[in-house]
Amino acid sequence: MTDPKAFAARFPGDFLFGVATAAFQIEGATKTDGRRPSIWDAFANMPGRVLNRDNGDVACDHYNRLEDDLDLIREMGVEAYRFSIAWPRIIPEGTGRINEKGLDFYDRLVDGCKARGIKTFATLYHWDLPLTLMGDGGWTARSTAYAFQRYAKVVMARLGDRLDAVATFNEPWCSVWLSHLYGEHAPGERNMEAALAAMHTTNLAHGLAVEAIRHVTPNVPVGLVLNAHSVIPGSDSDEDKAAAERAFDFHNGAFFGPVFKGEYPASLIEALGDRMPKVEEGDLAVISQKLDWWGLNYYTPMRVLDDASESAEYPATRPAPFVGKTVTDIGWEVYSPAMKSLVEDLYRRYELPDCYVSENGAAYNMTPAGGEIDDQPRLDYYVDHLSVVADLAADGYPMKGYFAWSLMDNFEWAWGYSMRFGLVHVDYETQERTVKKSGKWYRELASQFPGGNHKPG
Ligand code: IFM
Repeated sequence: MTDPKAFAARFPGDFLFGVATAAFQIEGATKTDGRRPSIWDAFANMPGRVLNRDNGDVACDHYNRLEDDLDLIREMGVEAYRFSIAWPRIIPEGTGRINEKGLDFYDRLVDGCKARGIKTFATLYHWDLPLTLMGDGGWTARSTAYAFQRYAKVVMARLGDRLDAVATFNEPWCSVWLSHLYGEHAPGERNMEAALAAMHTTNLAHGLAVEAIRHVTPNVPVGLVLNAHSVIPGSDSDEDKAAAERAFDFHNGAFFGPVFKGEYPASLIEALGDRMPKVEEGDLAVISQKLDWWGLNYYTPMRVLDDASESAEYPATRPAPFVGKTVTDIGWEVYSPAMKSLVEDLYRRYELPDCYVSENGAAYNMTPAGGEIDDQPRLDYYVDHLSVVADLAADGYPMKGYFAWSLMDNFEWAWGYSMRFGLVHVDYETQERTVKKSGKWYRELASQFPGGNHKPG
């Protein structure tokens, strides 16, 4: 086994180790203290959308176990906690009245982190759009971007003095393409026009929120978390290479382009521009304000082949076979070299600020045996990918920190509770938390970094 203490010596002394979660996936208490439904509450209630018809009603009951869970985070030896704030707790209908009790919860969360010496990395949107906003079209409606800006203002005015960093969105790729084009996430739409509208509203909402955050709390570093895709052509043919380039524009460029270059990719505009909503004057300037950091969520590469069929919709690709020998329980190829080439490629293409790996981890569903959870494959996954991050930092890329996904097993969206990503096992019957073998290893590694005073060896 890789000795965590020796491994720690490969990271810069001021590197930050953390753990990540998201509100809907862990909090439960969906009807408590004035919270109103989000699109995920509705989606989970529809037959056939979430495996086993699981929902977020109880989840990890984190809302009611806050103090114990914060103790758990401290015991994990990490310096920072990345969590998300539930919009439907703060402004339950999306616009209109503010719910003080919702803000109180995050006050307790942030204060609890501070009392334990844990840095706070908040994400404003991790997919739980207030359901009422669907009445106007949800993310397809431009008005939602302005509602989000107000929500950002409200959150920052209350919590901003104690946040170490804030991200506007988590993985717009999911809340745009996966939710409005592929139909797998709420609201379950499968429609290119709707998806393109959601893309632009989301990008605009990001920019408007950056403006609001800088206005209310100019000293809080603001960023955006993107699940950048490492797009790899399935062969050396010109067709497959061109397909990979189109896929890059569609899966990455639709977000990186406007945010970091102030433009949508040319190939996307050429193929889909006439189906896009109006990009109003000034939108791209709002969207492309310089960020203090960006977050990379990486799990697996995307291998593509050209799809030459007549009916193929842009970017006209189909999946290519895996190359890596290992696949996690959720069916994702394990291939850490793609993480390295992805970061190199992104810094070549865009002017990117400091990078935190804001999510990385693996789904393995080992069950407890004799009070222990031996999840060696997850531990191996962490070693492989952290090794890449250490190499990138050594090569001079501004890699500032790493958040393991996830602190604990939780609601894995359309997979319900069937897929476990935690460093800590959750027994959903008893809510008992048990640190897995990987969690113990990560704890040893993270505890080598007490706020920048890392002593190698
Ligand atoms: O659980 C999700 C998380 O909400 C966003 N990033 C990917 C994780 C694993 O699918």
